[in-house]
Amino acid sequence: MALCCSLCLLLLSCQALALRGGMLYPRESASRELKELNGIWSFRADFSEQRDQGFVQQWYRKPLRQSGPVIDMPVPASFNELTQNPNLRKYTGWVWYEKEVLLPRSWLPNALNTRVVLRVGSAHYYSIVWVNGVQVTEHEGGHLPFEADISRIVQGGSRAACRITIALNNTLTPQTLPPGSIQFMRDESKYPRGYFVQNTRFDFFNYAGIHRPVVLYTTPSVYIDDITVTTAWAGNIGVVRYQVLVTGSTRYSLSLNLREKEGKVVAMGEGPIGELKVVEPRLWWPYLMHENPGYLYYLEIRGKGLDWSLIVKDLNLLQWLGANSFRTSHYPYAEEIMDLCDAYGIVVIDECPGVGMRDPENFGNASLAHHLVVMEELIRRDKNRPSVVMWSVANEPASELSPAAYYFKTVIAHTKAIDPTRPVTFVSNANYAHDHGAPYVDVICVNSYFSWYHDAGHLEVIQLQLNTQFESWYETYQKPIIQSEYGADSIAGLHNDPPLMFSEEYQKAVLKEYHSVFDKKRKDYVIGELIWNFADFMTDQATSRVLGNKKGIFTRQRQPKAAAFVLRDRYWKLANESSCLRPTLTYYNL
Ligand code: BDP
Repeated sequence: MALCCSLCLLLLSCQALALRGGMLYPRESASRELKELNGIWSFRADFSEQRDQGFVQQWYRKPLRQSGPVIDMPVPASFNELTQNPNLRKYTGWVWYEKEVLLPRSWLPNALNTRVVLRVGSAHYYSIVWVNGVQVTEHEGGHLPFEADISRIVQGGSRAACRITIALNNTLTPQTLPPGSIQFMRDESKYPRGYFVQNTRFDFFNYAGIHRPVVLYTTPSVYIDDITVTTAWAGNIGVVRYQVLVTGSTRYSLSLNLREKEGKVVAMGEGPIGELKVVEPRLWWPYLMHENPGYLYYLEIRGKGLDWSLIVKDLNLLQWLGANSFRTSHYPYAEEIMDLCDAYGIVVIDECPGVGMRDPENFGNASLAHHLVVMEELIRRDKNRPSVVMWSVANEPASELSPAAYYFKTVIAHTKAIDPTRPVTFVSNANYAHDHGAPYVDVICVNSYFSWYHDAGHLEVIQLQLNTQFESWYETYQKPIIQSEYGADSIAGLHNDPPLMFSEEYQKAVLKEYHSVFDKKRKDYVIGELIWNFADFMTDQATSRVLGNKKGIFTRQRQPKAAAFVLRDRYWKLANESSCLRPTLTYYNL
């Protein structure tokens, strides 16, 4: 359902820890206009030794082409693999993007009461933004949106031209999220002078660039800055509680309409805080709003950048499989993907970029402070989504280290303070007896790769080891458990029977061993299974990676491997045997 607020010019108090302002997705309306800036931008990577020429020479002050050669670069996209230049593929440092646009007259000086806002859907990793040479904002972290009110700059002159410059740095340090480290190679008998490499401890390629749409949009000077919606139901009544944050004036009146999918108004409200009641609501499928929580079967899906064709293909593949959920491993996915999950009834474990936290320096105060901000930004963006079932604050951190106790206690408490309505977890691969973060989670999420990274090739030990894993965690914590990763690499087209590692047969065999244990435990405390991974994906180069990670049940080109058919069979059987999980599409999105 859609909640529409119309504003005639009252403030908000919140039970949850209040966030500073909102990050509503920009949509055109009677009072807002939108201009997409996607397409070709001018681009230059700063290959100078210190990567600082752009700042020394102030490239943002005049058109980028005037300070040196530029190339065409699409936005949204990663810049790494679009040219034939191997040095750009593995580039670390500052890159510069620029776009020149003309603004409509209605947005300019005489436009009374119009705010002009520049919004970047996400840019990885650190961004500084100038408009017409004036810095308007900076932002740390990829995968989440940020914006700046640029009214004063574009409305200050008489010119309609607006030049947007974005300097972007993809360098990862022990304090970034995800963390990384820069290693200088000082042995001049082996490396040229000044040679350095970017090291990371996560298993995906550090693609960088402006990954999601950049837009300009307008609002009136008194405007709705944020909306927070929580839902509940009792008997045949659905309750929608809302809080609306209005900025720009304290004198206004507010009226709200709650509409169902076809646009019919089903409830109306007045004022910035209130409750709307809906008789006979169609509850959102499949999990949170049902009396008996169902068994969740998942697979993990990766989403870097925004690509409409790929999004639709992936969602079609999810439906073909009969899958009902995924985790946003290992960073927040595009808002456009999340919109479709809301609409299609796909449940999402919304994960922040807390991945590769393997070193003690990743648990210091600076990392912690930034991690808290990232959770705020993520919740601000996704809090109203019916699809989001749980927040995940990290993947496979070194949670056996002692500083992890305070670290995760703090991050999880903060997350719950901001959103008291959802469970919080992180995904662990630590030993149950030494995990200092697990005491604070609501659901235990465990990754394991029996007969792959341990006992390679020994399918016969999977059942015993998996059973021990579940029993140990459950005995220790008595919390619900999700198997958040399991699987094996297979190279599409590679066959061997009896199954050998890397063949399609071996991948299938691993899954079947795991499934037989899931089928015993799901009658009890195991509430979900997530195959790793939905599709093959690119990683850093390593002797264990053949043009990337091959644990996909689909290839990178989205063709099914034999394992996809095993899962399809399983997911539809699970769906059909459950009275509460219906493999149909239901719309109840707010
Ligand atoms: C897990 C990680 C995941 C990796 C996977 C693997 O969470 O990112 O891709 O293992 O090794 O440790 O395939």
